[in-house]
Amino acid sequence: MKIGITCYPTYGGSGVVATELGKALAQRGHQIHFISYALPIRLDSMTGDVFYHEVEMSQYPLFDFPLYTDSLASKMVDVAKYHDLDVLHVHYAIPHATSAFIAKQILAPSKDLKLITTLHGTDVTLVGLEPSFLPLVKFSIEQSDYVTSVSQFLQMKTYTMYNIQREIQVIPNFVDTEKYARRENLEFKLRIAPQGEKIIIHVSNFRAVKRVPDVIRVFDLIRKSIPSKLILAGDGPDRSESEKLARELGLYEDVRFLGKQTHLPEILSASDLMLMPSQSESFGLSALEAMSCSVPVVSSSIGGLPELVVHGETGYIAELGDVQRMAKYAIELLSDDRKWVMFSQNARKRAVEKFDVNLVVPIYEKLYEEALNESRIPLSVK
Ligand code: GMT
Repeated sequence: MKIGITCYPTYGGSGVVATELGKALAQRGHQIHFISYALPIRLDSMTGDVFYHEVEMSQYPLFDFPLYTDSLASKMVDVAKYHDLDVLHVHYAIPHATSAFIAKQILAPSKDLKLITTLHGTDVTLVGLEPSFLPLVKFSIEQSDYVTSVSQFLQMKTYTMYNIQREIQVIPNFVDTEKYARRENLEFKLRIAPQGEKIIIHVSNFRAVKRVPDVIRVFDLIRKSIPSKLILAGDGPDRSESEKLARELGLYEDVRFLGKQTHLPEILSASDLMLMPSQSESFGLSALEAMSCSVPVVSSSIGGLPELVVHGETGYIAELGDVQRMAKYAIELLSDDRKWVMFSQNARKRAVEKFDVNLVVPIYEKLYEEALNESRIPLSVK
């Protein structure tokens, strides 16, 4: 199939999922066309039949703000027409599903371009609820040929918050469990924890919903019981506040801010525990990547996290903001080697058995095939 994929190209989880999906589909013999305003961050190698089409933004002085929805729709029309796309799969509803709807309508007289929208999280639970977006998001979801969400939590939220009557299929996020496998790099481990301290990790884009200050507070409590170090991978608006808090609590020496990272499997492989105390998380892709590297996760009980982290088996979940309990669970796990090994194995097993790329990508393939089988006859040949 010839598949167009639109996503945010930056560090957000939806862009990562979209890019990994495109790469996996290309490996399975499909032709993939990424359409975005910049090269998706994980599109590091163009192996397979992969194309990238950059959306050009008009700089006309009359426009005080970028007309991205329109430019994107035009690029979608162009790519779908000249590369004869079968399917356009957009990730994150705003504004991608709206641009795709416009493109679909423009092409309708000559081509029945199938439109799949995957909902990822804040497009539905936060930004989409703003009054300026809500009617558009609801309309775009309703007009897509197929809609998927990355967790049952998000599916239910979309049904209830937008009063959506149509079917939304849950297709969970996935991980390449061969790439994300524990391969310990002793040199890196010793650089972070020279005395054999435990290594706690947090990976995020440091937005308020990730509650990075909670990570620091939990670590403060762990460190009082167990010699440990904290790695913070990623960057974003809350980084300075988090650095300040680490200094105020007197633990800056034990915290390593790594900034944005592309070689996560190596970093995760050195880690003993991941903390994800998020306030909103429809799935928690970073937690899955950690689990695939045999790292147990202590998270909040928010959103789709309980669908991923099995309490008492692959990690623990605690009430949002309950740093004491999160620390208690972490200490329990890190101070009992036998328990840690069991949780670590369970985490890996769950990633491999439920969320492996080779299990999930065929579900998307099947969806595309189903959409194409429903093709109507284009108006021009009726
Ligand atoms: O929160 C982020 O990191 C960005 C956001 C996005 O859409 O780029 O992530 C959402 O999608 C990810 C991939 O499906 C999920 O793993 C995240 O849980 C979800 N974030 C939220 O719901 C806050």
